[in-house]
Amino acid sequence: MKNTDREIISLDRAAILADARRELDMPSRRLFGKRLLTLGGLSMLTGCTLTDDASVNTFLTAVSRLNDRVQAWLFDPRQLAPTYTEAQITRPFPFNAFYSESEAPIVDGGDYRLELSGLVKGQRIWRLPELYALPHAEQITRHICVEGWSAVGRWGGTPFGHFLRRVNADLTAKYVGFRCADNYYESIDMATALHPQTLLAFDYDGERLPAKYGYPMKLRMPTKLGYKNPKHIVEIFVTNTYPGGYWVDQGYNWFGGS
Ligand SMILES: Nc1nc2c(c(=O)[nH]1)N[C@H]1C(S)=C(S)[C@@H](COP(=O)(O)O)O[C@H]1N2
Ligand SMILES: [Mo]
Repeated sequence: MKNTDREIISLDRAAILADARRELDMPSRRLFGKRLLTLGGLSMLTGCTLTDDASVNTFLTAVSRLNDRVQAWLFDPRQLAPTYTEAQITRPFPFNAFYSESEAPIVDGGDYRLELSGLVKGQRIWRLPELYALPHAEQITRHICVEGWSAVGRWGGTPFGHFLRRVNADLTAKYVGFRCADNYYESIDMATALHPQTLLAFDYDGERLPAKYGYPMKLRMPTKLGYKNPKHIVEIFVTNTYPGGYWVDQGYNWFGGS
């Protein structure tokens, strides 16, 4: 264990909670500040699990002053996000983007090519039928948006860690970045990219992803807040240079999850 880790662990639980409570009392919830506490972190510290709308709402109103370094410590790559039953799926599942639903990009699946770039030694251009032939996994998980809503959905696709190994990506690199058909962009840390619940999702609720939910593919991470989950991905790159993200570059927290 590094010295910095020891310092962080010695942080007083009570002080952290007092801090979160102080934030709760503030007139504006400052959810978009740089110091949003992680989902896993807050549930761990408060003992409340983020399994229903009430607890998620409590989380969304509790913002701490912890920095990214603390968040990185709170992130345990082995910790799994809760999963749900089919009966718990939110119908209809909400749409969200930086534009309205009718403006979602229409991507032509026949012409589509997923481009891999950066620290990747294997296949760099992928057509949809090749992607659909990859090993399939399903998840029913909760999507949490910082705007104050959450919903349970069912996504299908290929485990992203499997895909990164398949394309011979440098798994020691720091970041995986995403470029989207609507010019949205995001990036995540490699530990999250390799998390067993991180899915390169092609399907929603047993059907191909409709345009509004990110056709032809989105990255689905139940350990991250909604804005970290890019839809309409057209390029994936592996890099050691911090790529930022659409909302992060406007002040949202980069770690954005648990
Ligand atoms: N390409 C793209 N991906 C995006 C966004 C976007 O505007 N463009 N919005 C993000 C936000 S803030 C949320 S909450 C989710 C919404 O996903 P949904 O429409 O499947 O609910 O997509 C995320 N990924
Ligand atoms: Mo969001």
